[in-house]
Amino acid sequence: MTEFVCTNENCTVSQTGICLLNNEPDDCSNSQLLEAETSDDSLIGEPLLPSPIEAPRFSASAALGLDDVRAMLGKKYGHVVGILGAPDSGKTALLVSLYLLMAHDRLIHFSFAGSRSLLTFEDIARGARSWNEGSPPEQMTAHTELGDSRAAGLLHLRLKSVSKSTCIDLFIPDLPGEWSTSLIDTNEHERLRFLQGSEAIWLTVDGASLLAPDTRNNAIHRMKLLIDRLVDFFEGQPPRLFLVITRCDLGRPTEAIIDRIVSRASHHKIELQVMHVASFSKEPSIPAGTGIPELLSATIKTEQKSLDFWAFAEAFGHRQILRLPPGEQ
Ligand SMILES: Nc1nc2c(ncn2[C@@H]2O[C@H](COP(=O)(O)OP(=O)(O)O)[C@@H](O)[C@H]2O)c(=O)[nH]1
Ligand SMILES: [Mg+2]
Repeated sequence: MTEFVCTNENCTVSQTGICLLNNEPDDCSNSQLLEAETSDDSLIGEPLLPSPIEAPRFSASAALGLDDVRAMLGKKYGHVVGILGAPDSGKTALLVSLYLLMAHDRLIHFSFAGSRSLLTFEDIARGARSWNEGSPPEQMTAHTELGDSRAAGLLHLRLKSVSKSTCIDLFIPDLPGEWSTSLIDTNEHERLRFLQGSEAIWLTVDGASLLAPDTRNNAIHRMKLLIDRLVDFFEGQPPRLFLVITRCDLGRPTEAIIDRIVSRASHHKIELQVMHVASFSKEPSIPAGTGIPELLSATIKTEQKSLDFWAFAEAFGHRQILRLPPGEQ
């Protein structure tokens, strides 16, 4: 605000802004503009020093959205790996165990080189840390729930290949089991469309449910239905499928049992690679994390043929869905 003082000592214009003679303060012959105040109003509120340029930080958001993943894939090839399986089949535990193995540098062919979703990994790993006097908690992972029930959030890992010294970006969603349930029961696949850009899918089945005679048939039946749905969804050409049999610390189902699932895939002329994992372990002779390094190596074993730059839509093949819209590179 511009301030005035008046040479008439009875005038209160400097306090009230009202001139004793009822003149406009600028026009009154007794009024004087305060010099110092005229100096520079425009600097009021300006910081004394410019703020330093902020270094990029981890986003406070949890998992990456599909747009984040698209942006990253636009710059560098990445491996999108889906995980599908019934609720409680061990999907989240698998991710937690993968993260903890990496943190302890216990992956065979890879070492940890970064993650854009560390906070989410930390969140889902928290349960696994609440051990009581050396004994593991009954429930190691929180039930997976997504903020937006329609959109997948993906976890990101950058792994350095020990032999080739190259880095590999891995994107894996932690989906609620209900997504697989509704794919099986009602063929609800719209929200799984992003999996069309995946190069492998881990199908988790609870190994303990295959061991117990009263749950076995149902577990096998539902896994067969899941395979049927995926074959449909991918029009007969799904990405590489892995049957991940979890909880192998509690025992391994026989070949004959596993064959009942594998033969369904063979019926569709699809290979189903079987892997046994124990994300956690109640059996001292089977260390937690068993089978996970092998699963990871088998998943990202394939050499990519310079797909870093996709000039033409056809080159994307089934990854078209993860392509950046023109102009967003
Ligand atoms: N003993 C044992 N328990 C496991 C293993 N994997 C998962 N679990 C248990 O199964 C529970 C459910 O697993 P979770 O990963 O949350 O299932 P999701 O619903 O498929 O994500 C976990 O809290 C663990 O207690 C495993 O390899 N061994
Ligand atoms: Mg889960």
